[in-house]
Amino acid sequence: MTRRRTTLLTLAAALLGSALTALPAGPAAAEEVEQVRNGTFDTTLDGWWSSNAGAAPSDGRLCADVPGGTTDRWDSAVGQDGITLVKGETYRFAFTASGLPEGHVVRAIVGRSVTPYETWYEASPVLTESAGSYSYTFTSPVDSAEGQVAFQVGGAADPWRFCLDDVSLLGGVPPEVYEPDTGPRVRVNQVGYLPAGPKNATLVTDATTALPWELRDAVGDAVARGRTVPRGVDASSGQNVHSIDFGAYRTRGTGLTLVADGETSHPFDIGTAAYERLRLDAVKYYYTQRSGTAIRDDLRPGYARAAGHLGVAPNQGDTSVPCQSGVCDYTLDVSGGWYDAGDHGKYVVNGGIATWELLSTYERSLHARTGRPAKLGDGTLALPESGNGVPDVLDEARWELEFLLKMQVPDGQPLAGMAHHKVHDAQWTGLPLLPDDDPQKRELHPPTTAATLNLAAAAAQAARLYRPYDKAFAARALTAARTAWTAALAHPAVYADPADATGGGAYDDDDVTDEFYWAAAELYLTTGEKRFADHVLASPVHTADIFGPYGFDWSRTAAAGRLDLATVPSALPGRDAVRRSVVAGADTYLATLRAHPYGMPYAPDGNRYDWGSAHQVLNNAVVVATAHDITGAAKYRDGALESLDYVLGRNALNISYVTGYGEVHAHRQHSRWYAQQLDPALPAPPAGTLAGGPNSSIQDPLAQSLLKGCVGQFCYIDDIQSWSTNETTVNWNAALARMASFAADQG
Ligand code: 9MR
Repeated sequence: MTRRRTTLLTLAAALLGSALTALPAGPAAAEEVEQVRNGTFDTTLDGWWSSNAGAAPSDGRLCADVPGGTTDRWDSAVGQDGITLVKGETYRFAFTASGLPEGHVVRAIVGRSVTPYETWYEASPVLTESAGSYSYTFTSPVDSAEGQVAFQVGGAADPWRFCLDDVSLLGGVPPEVYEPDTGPRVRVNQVGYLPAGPKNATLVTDATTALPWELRDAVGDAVARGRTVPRGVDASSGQNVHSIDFGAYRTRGTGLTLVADGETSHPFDIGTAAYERLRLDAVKYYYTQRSGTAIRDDLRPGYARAAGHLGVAPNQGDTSVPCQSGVCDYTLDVSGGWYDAGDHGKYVVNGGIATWELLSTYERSLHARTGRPAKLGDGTLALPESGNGVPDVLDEARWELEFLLKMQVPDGQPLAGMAHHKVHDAQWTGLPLLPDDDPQKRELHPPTTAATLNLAAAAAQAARLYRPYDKAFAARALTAARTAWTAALAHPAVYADPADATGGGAYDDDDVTDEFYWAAAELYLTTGEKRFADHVLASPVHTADIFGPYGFDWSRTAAAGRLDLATVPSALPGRDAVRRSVVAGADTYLATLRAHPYGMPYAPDGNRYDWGSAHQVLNNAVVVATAHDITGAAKYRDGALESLDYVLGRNALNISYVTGYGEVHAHRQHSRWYAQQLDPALPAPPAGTLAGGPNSSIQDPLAQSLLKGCVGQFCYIDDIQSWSTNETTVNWNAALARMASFAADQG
């Protein structure tokens, strides 16, 4: 054991553009203590275990002849147990390693050595033939004497040789100061601005008085000039900023840049093409999230994979899934649907709201003045169903709807007509893991009122939209919606257990007055029946101010009902007041946007960015966009479009949260199969994938290590391990689909 004394550096206060403002004050002393025994393998492998890895000493190293033909990383491993970790202490995890042939990945972890084998830190470097040195710093999220360091080397088709040396886990090291690369201080929508739309940017600067700016074309000639507007210190980032309005310039072009304070922005376009593309990509995203079907390479080059969860080993589902113990004594075929996110779970609450927003993207196109339904029509999304005469967006949504209907408790069973809350793995699985490789037991979780009403709402909406294309399906959906509604009335307060979060998320919600309102609204809009109108009109939700700072989400669904009541034609008494309430909500968001130097309709309480904030920004923009559809007023169109700027790069981190869009864009979202960051043989998320975005609560260990003390917009890192700031999820992409479609329609 090595013992050294060291002194923590005095940590400088946050620099311009830095993620960290609350850094510990120095100087302070800490003792660096080595936790690994015999990490140098000078003569023996004492203290180390080897599992299906054939490890042996070799020239003062540990070398392993790793067998081929295993599935998962953990199928072959070497490691050391009995490691003690102290919560909140920072560790440096270092080793040298090589691989022959090169290109193999080692998953190096620090985690629990016994079930449930949580991982507290992990890194997955790609190895080269000559030994490389790897070093990582993290803060332990736990106190444990049951720790281990392990090197997982399974999952390769062919045998290979792995060598390891100088393994060290040094406790008491200073926390790493993470400094994101935020690029040029002029922040723009890196994708583009519509020729007739608003054009705004933000400059990060020390200057407190107006500065000149210049817009340059692709060859560098100035095409417009103006002066910045100093905006003071922005609360959401802690930066001193100015705003720039170049909306008077309306000429189409590509490769434009904005120059101010000696900095040149990332290039951007003025045009409409990118939004037409984004409209499609944001919806195409769902095909590769499909469960229960093989993904075709001809339709998504680079994304082909086997069908997941069809009861073919090693999968244990989803064709005959039992309940969690004691919940029910039947099994259900719940195959199909979309995987929720980066996990393989399928959740009715989130599936319902995601389906609604996708269907609403289409439904808006039927009713809004600028709507163009053919844009997501048959043949637009390269789906297996393209060419069947049904709009492709409806084909995609139906994949999920069929799953939602399967989640309904069958006749004759207790709680018949309600919907099981979710189906997912009994234990959390590691990354990467293709859907068809998931060996976990799948389980149905108890029915809940929230899931039942989500199903009712989405199925009722589906009934009116599919009627022109498939009367039988429309009728089946409406019957399921009515059955669900009746079951929810009979069981109005059956809630998901917040602690039921092993192997999948809880999605718990103990206020379902909004779900009742939303379901009643959809049932009314589809059937026109008085009893549903009565429920809507009697609900306190109907007249409540529902357009709060966090916007609507899987747990706050009132807006889904309100927006549809305001826009889908009906004879609802007082419909004008409903429309006015949406416009009033939009006015609030517009006021937030105008006060915000990054031009976003999002200013959460206490600057606490929520999980999935990028989609909350978009959903607030949906309200503003709907006000434009209702009133035709340009200010709402402009506000909705300006909101997109933030998501596409005009932000403190200077990153576009949409994969494939913008010069610097999120592309390492947390996903078990778009896991290129962990395995170069796997793809990155497809173009048009929205990242969750800044989350002040930073629940994952990586974010906790690197982003502690982060301010609002800085609570984000584009790393596959940061599941609380950087996941991809079906409901989030629906918000992107809806706003991309709106923007494209304004061109
Ligand atoms: O999006 C969900 C967020 O609002 C919750 O706060 C969080 C914790 O319950 O869960 C998020 O949803 C995750 C789900 O539970 C499991 N699949 C991935 C989802 C996105 O991270």
